[in-house]
Amino acid sequence: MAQALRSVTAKDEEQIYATLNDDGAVVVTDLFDADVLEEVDGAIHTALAKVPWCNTAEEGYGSDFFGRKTKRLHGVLQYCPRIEQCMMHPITLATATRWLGHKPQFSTGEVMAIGPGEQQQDLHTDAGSWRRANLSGELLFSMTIALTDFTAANGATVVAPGSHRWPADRPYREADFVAAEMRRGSALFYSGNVLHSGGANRTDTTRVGLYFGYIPFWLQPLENAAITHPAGLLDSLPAATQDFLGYHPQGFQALLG
Ligand SMILES: O=C(O)CCC(=O)C(=O)O
Repeated sequence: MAQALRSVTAKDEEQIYATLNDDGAVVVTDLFDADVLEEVDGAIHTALAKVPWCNTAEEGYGSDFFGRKTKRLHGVLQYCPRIEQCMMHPITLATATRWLGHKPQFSTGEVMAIGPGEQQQDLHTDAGSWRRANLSGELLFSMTIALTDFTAANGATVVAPGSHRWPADRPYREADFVAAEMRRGSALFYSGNVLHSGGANRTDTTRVGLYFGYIPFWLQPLENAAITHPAGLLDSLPAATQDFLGYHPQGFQALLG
C-alpha cells in the first residue's frame, strides 16, 4: 500500500520543502485566505460558465490526454487581479527557487476543471514537456490551488509519492498511487518529475484547480503570457511580475546600459 500524500501547514516552510523532497509532492494547507479565494473563485467560475466542455473536435482542444469532460482556461491573469497574487505567493516562490536551484520564471498558468463523469487521465510527468531536450534534474515546480475541495471521488490529482526519483523504466502499480485530497484554499506543490494524473470524477459536481508551472530562468516556457493575455494587461502588473512572466516592456535596455 502506498503511503498517503502528506499535508503540511503553510506556516512550516521547512517541512513543506522536506516533504516535497521526500515524496515529490505535498499538500500545503490553508495557503490562501478566504477573501482571496472568494474573489478568484467567483471570477473563474464565471469564466468557466462561458466555455464548453472540451468534448468535441469542433471545440478544439479536447483530447484523450486533456479529457473530454474537462474545461481548461489559459491567460489566467485576465480573470481577476488577485490571481497574480496567487501566482506570486511568497511561500510558493521561495519553495520554487529552492527546488529549482535557480530564479524561477513562469512556464504556464491553467484552470483545470474536471467535470462529472471524466475518466482518469493518463499517468505522466510534467517535465516530459521538455523530454526531447534530454535534460536532467528538476526542471519544473508546480502548484495547483484547490478552488473546490479535492476528493478521491471528484477527481483529486492522483500522485505516486517518491516517483520523482524512480528510474524511467521502473514498473508501477495502482497501489503506488494516492489521491491528493485537499480542502479548498490548500495547494498541491509537486515536482515536474513526479508521476501523476488528473483523477476520475465520480460525483455530480466539478472539481476546479488553478495551476501554475515554475521553471528555471534559462528554460523555454510552454506559454507566452504576452500572447495569451489581453493587450495591455501585462503593462499594468508590478515589475517583479513582469520579469517573472518574461515580459520586458523596456526591451533589453537594462542589459545594454
Ligand atoms: O487536473 C489535474 O489534477 C492534473 C492534470 C494534469 O496533470 C495535466 O493535465 O497535465
